[in-house]
Amino acid sequence: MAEFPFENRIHDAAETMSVDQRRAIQLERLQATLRRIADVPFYRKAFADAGIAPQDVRSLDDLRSLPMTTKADLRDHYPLGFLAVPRGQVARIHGSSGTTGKPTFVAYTAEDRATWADLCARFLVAGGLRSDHLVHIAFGYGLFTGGFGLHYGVERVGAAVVPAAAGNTPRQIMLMQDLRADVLVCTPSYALNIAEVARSQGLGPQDLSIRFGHFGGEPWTEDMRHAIEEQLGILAFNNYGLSEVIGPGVSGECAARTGMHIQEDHFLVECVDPDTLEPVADGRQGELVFTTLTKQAMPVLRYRTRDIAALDRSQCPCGRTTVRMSRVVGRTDDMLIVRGVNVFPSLIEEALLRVEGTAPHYLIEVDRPGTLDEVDVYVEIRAEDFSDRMSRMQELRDRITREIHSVAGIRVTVHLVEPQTLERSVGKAVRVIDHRREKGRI
Ligand code: DLL
Repeated sequence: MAEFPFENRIHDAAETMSVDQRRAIQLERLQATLRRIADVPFYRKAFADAGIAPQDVRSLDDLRSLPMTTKADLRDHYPLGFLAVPRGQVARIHGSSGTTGKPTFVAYTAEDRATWADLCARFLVAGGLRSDHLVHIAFGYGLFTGGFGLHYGVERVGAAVVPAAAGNTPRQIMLMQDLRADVLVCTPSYALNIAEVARSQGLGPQDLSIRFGHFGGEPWTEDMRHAIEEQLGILAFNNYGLSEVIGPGVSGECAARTGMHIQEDHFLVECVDPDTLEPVADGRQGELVFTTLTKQAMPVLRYRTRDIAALDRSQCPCGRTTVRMSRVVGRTDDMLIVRGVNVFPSLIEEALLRVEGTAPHYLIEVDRPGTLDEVDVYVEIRAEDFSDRMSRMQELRDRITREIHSVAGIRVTVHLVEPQTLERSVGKAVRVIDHRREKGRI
């Protein structure tokens, strides 16, 4: 067995059941879900249009004949047209902020909320959480699912929570120091922000007692993980989820950290080619599509996430038998098409973090001033690497430009900026500003 950084514990025996046993449960739950959504207007119509009745689904392979659901479908049935239970049974409403102004709402029954707590507890335990830990949660508590989801998960494990919420970074650091939190929960970009503010106060990892971090809510690279681990002196774990499916708790890393275990007894996952919608082979990148199997208030069938990742069914040394997903390399709607080349912002992050001297704070601006796309990448330089010598800075800039070209295949104009010049986020970081979109050119 691989060497784990801590004792490998499993929260729920369902995580290690045999694949066959799980498939039987999945089918039963899928059939129950189909019965539950038969009266949701969107699905009633979709089933009628496709000429299928819920009882036609007799095996998991039949899933492929069922209709898909998109964010646009949810928007078209704003605010709660996908509700599958009477309003009186709704116990909670969350939402994801849309770029279009109105959020997409998702609803939970009391049972859904309990399931959610269990699912978050599973990945927290997989990533080292014990009942005697104190967890500092620096996610927003509000319509965003991050704060409440992780909060429930920590409580389910029996650990203690500091619901610090997002923002006011110096205060976060004071709380972590004074209360001696063991675990930090937030977005990866906010973790870096916290590390940086701590450093500016003359504090290093030895001044904080954080040992693990559970980070999610936005894409991040392996280099970003290293930067966080080094700067905070912790082990950093990735967890993934989306509000439409349940929020955090869809998947998370175990101690082996070779992909995020998908909680397959609650969600069926498919990985498809985003253009043809045909399944892609394991190990190949595609768009993840999830079907909820136990959600009561708002089940979704074949929900297109727009998240690009690959699936891995190989055996994991932790003993969990669930399929793992890779990091999300990007979202289909975040993919930049620059002069015909497809680039995910994460590739640019990967390239620039490979160059010694760069800080993991960057902003990508895309524009089309004439007929051709132009990309400007603003990169912060570490204070100790910032130099008055033009030639040194020029050399660094050239190295970053070359690295981005070799990794991402596009030529960009790199601007080195002084430490602390780019805006910091307390939640999901904004990495790309696409002026072409504002001008209606894409
Ligand atoms: O971000 C749920 C969540 C909160 C997950 C906290 C993990 C921790 P939404 O606001 O609906 O829900 O945004 C969902 O965020 O489709 C991905 O594009 C992205 N995302 C979430 N987790 C990760 C991750 C929450 N670990 C969208 N890596 C998803 C990459 C992630 N992207």
